[in-house]
Amino acid sequence: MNAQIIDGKKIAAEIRSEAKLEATELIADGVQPCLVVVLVGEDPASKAYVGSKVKACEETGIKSIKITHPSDVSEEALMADIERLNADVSVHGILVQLPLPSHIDEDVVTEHIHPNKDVDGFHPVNVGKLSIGIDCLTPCTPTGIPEMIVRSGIDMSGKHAVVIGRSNIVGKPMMSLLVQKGEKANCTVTCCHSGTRDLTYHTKQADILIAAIGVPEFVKADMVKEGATVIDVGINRVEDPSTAKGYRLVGDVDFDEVKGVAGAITPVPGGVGPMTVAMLMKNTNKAARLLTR
Ligand code: BQF
Repeated sequence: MNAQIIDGKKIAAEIRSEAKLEATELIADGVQPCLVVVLVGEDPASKAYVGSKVKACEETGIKSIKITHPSDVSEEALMADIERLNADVSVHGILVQLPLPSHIDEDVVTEHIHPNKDVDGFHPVNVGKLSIGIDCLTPCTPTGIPEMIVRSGIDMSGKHAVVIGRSNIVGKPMMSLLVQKGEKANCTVTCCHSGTRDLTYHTKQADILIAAIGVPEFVKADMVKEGATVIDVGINRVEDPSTAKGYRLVGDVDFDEVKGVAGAITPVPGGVGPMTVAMLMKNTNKAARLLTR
């Protein structure tokens, strides 16, 4: 059996078109949704991610403003930006592209953003609200995952979801989302991490396996139950002299192996990545509604 390939690019395009309708409604109500993205330094991956976010805004009818700083910008200067943007009623979403240079404390920056403008969903107020099931801005990557599963015709309710990884950006918010009541959740959840004993025992229990580890092609066929839904959050560069750039992108799942046992699987690229950007558009509209209602 060969797995159904979950087309993240296609589902992300659907979500962007829904976000465009939402933006049109907001504009009709006199609100132009507006996202500000703050980019620090010259990291090529960060620049590319910011570029795709700005492009998605253009396509969706969301106004975007890009603020760039050199890599030696002070924490104080970033804070001053955020304070100004918090106070600006025409700005609904504030996103500081991560990672930041090591002299800047990411937690301090995140906590400075007004919770209702925190379109990344990383502010402790939003983390707390998510964990107790109050509607709020939630992190884009994990929020997109149930969307892509359900829109692929796969039921989630009552399934055993196993998440590998416990980051604050993916693993932990993913756990909070999956355990909620509701059609796009209601799972039995397990979180595996570097301290887990007999990882394969746990991953083999998964009806839904979500890999957010950061190790190229870590999940092998013998770790996956026949027919499971496998969601690959990883984006890893591996050297490949046969390509023009000298590298290619692979996920945390050995796609060629696992597609032979999984029931459904997301590719890399074109899986979870595009969904992250599409969910950012939805979060920006949600912030605009929160701030203007
Ligand atoms: C695709 C990100 C690690 C660290 C910081 C499409 C994106 C990626 C891949 C994208 C990511 C990853 C983003 C694809 C935003 C997802 O076709 O597979 C889009 O733009 N992402 C980010 O902003 O910061 C990161 C990963």
